[in-house]
Amino acid sequence: MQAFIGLGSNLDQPAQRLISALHALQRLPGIDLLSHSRLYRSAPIGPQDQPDYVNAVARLQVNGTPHQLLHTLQALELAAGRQRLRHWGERTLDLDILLLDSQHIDAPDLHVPHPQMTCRAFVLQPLLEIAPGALLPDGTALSSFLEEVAEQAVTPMSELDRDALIE
Ligand code: PH2
Ligand code: MG
Ligand code: MG
Repeated sequence: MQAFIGLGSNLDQPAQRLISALHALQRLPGIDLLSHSRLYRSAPIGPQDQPDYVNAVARLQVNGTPHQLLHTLQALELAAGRQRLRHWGERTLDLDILLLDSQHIDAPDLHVPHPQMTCRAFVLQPLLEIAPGALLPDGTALSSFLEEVAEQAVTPMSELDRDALIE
């Protein structure tokens, strides 16, 4: 199946964490990293007393079930020292399943498409960078939601910023 994954971090060298997570995904058996967006910086959605986020979106070819993918992503979050501090709060690594082909999943622990993806510029902008024609399972173009999130500033990080952060 083909998956779009949202990556986010706002603690402990966020850009480096996203790049490490992309490498880790690529190395996993049964996962092929097909493409990924640039890194984007954005103000936090949710509690405002937390650092800015770095976000990106990756497109994967995945062998296995949706729940196997979920557990793989959760293991990578844990390996990055992820702790559940507060809802929508700061985190070292967040890996969210956004889309799985045109599947609709409503399990207690997994909702696909990701319920908030259409109202978050930090998801839509990087997703549309790598898949401009991406659709929801019902056929709605994800690009049609961009206008509604236009007031959320999401900025691609320059190569310079990225190198400075990777160090
Ligand atoms: N993730 C959250 C809460 N708020 N804000 C931004 N800008 N980027 C995120 O990835 C993010 C957020 C919880 O998943
Ligand atoms: Mg998450
Ligand atoms: Mg998230």
